[in-house]
Parts: sequence; C-alpha cells; structure tokens
Amino acid sequence: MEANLLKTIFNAFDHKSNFVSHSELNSGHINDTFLINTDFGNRYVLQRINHHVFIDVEGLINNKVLISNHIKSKFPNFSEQELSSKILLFVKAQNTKFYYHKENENYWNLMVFIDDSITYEVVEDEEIAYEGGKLLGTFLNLTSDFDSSQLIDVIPDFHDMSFRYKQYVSSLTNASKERLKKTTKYISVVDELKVEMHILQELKEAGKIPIRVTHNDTKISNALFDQYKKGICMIDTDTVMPGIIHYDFGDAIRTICNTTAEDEKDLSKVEFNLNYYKAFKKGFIEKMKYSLSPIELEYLPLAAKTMIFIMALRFLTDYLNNDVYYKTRYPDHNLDRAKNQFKLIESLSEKLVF
Ligand code: GN1
Ligand code: MG
Repeated sequence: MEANLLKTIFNAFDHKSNFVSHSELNSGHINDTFLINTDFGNRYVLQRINHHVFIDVEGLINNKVLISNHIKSKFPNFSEQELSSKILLFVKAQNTKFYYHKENENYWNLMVFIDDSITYEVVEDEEIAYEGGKLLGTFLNLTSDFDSSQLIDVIPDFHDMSFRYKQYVSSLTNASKERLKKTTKYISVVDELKVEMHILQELKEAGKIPIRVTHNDTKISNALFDQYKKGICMIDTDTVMPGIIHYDFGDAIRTICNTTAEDEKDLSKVEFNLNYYKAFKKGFIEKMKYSLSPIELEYLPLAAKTMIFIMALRFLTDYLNNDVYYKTRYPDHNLDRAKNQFKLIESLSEKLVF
C-alpha cells in the first residue's frame, strides 16, 4: 500500500509522532495490518477493518476499547510506559473517536506496538504451549467480571454450529462440479461427525454453560510472547463478544497442538501433539481454577475437537463458495486448509480420550 496514503491516515490519529516507514504484517485472513515506524522509535499497528465482514465497525471498536480499558483498570499502579508494554492500548483519532473513517471509505484503528514481542505460527516446545494456556486463562480471568451484555455480537452466530452447518449445506448446492468432486471424501466425514459436533451448541442453547466475555480468535499467532518465551498478552480482540469459553479453549488447541501451520499441504506432517495439549490445559487451568464451573471443565476436550471441526467446515464452505470470505494465495488454498484441519481431527481422535 502507498506510503503517502498510510501516512495521511496515521496522522489522523493523536500520537504526536512522525511517520518514518511502514511494513505490512501478513497475519490475518480478513483485515489488513501495517506496522508503522516513527521518528522517536515508538511503533504502532495500523489496522484497516474489513467492513464487509464486520458490518458494525463502530460497535467492534467500542468492544475492543471497553475490554482494553477494563483490563487496564486491573493495574492501577502501572505507569503508561509499563501499560504499553503489557496491554493492548488504542490511540484516539483527532476527532476523539477510536477510529478514523471517511464517508464511503474504510475504517482504521491504531494501537501501540508492544516492543520486543514475538508471535508463533507453530509451537516449538511445551513451554510455549504452557505459557499460551496461562495467557488465555489470564485474559478470560481478567474479563470474567465484565458484564458481557455490554458488548455487541460482532458477528452474530460466529461459532454457532447449526449456523455454520447451514452455511455449509447451502454451499453444497452452489458449488461447481469440479470443486464438489475434490471434496467428496470430506463431505462424508462431515456427515459422520455432525451429531457429536452439535453437543456443545445444544448445551449452550439449553443454558447449561455460562455466557462470558470471550475472545473468539485465540489461535496461537494471536498470543504475544517476550524474548524469553514468557506470555505478554492476547492480541487481535476484533471478535471479543459474549460466548462460551469452550470455543476459546478449542481454537487455541487447534493451533497449538497442530504440528504444522493450518495450511500445510503435506498431510503426513499434520499431527495432534498430546503433550502440548496437556501443557496448555495445565497453564489454562492454573489461571482459571477459581472461575471454571464443573461443566466448563468437563467439556474442554470435546471443545478442542468441535473447534477444529468448525474451522474445517468454514474453510470447506468457503472453498465450495469459490473463496468469497478468506483471503487466499492460490486456487486450492481453502481446500488445503480444510484438509489440514480434517487430518488434525483424525489425529486428535486417536490420541485424546473423552
Ligand atoms: C480469521 O483474520 P484472522 O486471521 O484474525 C477468522 C477466524 C479464524 C482464522 C483462521 C472474523 O481470523 O475465525 O479462526 O481466520 N476471523 C473471522 O486462521 O472470520
Ligand atoms: Mg482475528
């Protein structure tokens, strides 16, 4: 993207720094994210929100700022400097809102970049898995006293199994013959698993699982670590909204326990790492032990399987719909992502007993 345009947008925010250069952070499948370097060395993350996917961008930004302020309020003795190295801080635009937007154009928001931080696409050792569990547990714990009804549903029915299943069924009727043929094997896997994969949804609908503030995009690349492999905080709070903890636990496991990235084509490399599962769960429970109910605890293993299934189904659906939702880099990218997730479910089912 053109530097001048980014500079103009960056200068619409109240940061008192001068734009020096930028680079694109190729992390997300939906939004566009840029790292901005400034003259005093402080760096920022400038994000263009995809308003076709996120219909109520103002509501989304309000959610993120409310949660960030709530977490901030838990550390009253921290200086601004300390806060900016541990917590996601959003910068106001000159018009005093936390976003910049011109009519008929894109929405942008700006965060302070947390220096010396690292993210992982694939987990390299148990320590990262354990720290990842503590990070998610801490996020859910710090937000557990926030009234989730103050948050909007950024994407209604986001992890709702019945909704995702319906979308998948309608993609089957829209799909080209060629794409349908390439997915035959997976269509039968979906049929085999679908009843079991609705269990959590049914418990939620029956009011048996508490509704809390949840993050909803807890893949490992959304956890920030320092140079010593210690967790700093969870990032990418775009999808923070009311939900059940199972999807957060499951989405973290989906990426932490996968021995490959979610789009690895060589399926012989894709395995579920049970040691990372145990390490993550240990860290998670350490931080959540006082606020987890027995039913929440009981369904954590099924949550892992369900969340991998939801993502497999969403990638498959988008493939059948000709890639209208996720960014893709080549024609069968979504199919490769789906195959990878189905292989992960197969491996999980061999290793995890529940
Ligand atoms: C999308 O754009 P990104 O990477 O933050 C998706 C998540 C998926 C993830 C898979 C709004 O997140 O649900 O788990 O891709 N976000 C949305 O990598 O659909
Ligand atoms: Mg996200």
